[in-house]
Amino acid sequence: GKVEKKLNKIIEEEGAVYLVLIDPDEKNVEEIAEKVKDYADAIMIGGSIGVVNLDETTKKIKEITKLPTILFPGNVDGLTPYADAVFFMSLMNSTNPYWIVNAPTLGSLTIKKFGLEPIPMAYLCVEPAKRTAVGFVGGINEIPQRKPEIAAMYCLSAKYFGMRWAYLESGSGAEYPVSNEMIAISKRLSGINIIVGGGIRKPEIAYEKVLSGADAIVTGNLLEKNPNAVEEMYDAIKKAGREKLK
Ligand code: 1GP
Repeated sequence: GKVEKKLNKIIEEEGAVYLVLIDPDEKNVEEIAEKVKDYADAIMIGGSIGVVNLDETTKKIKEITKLPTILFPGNVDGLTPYADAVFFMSLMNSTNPYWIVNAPTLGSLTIKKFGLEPIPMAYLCVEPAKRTAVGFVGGINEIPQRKPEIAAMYCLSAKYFGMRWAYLESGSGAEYPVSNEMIAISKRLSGINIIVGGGIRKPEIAYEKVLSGADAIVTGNLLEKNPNAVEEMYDAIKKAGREKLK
């Protein structure tokens, strides 16, 4: 697991990683990749809807940067041999077994054939994800923000299943991100790597999330609208990471 090892090393040395999510059908790929290549620790490629240009987008990103590329598949068609790794994920709080275990099972053979590094991850959709694309597609039993212990129990369950990462997702473009309390208790109870994403638009918010216990911060929308925002975001995540390590 080269990519996972690399991320773990950065988390150990710098306190947190910054993952930039690029939509496979994003028109601005070159500009975003060019801007983020000196800041992001890895690039995630994926989304809940639309993967028409996945091969082309991944190839373009690889031409511009040597950063690891990790697929974030919204379904079995979210796989390409041009990436380095894939979050092998179960949407644990879906009401539909397809997203919990069938989609990953159907994708597993393709992952092996493509030689992608699988990184086992629990994907957990937290309020207000229901109002975003992933909530609509994934048929989620949304975790309420006011019940952080439910998210934490899922993270512990993920750990016992052997997963090394859990993603607390409030949905792309969410009005508000996952609470600090939910992140803290999830990290404390499970000890696995906690990824936080959805609705993170300000550096000071990312800073708080890392200090609360997030090991990885994901931003998507933010850089699609303004690729220059990457630098401030990176600085805040790394500053919080250093403070957390003290
Ligand atoms: C979506 O959490 C990610 O899966 C990113 O969300 O687009 O709101 O940054 P944003």
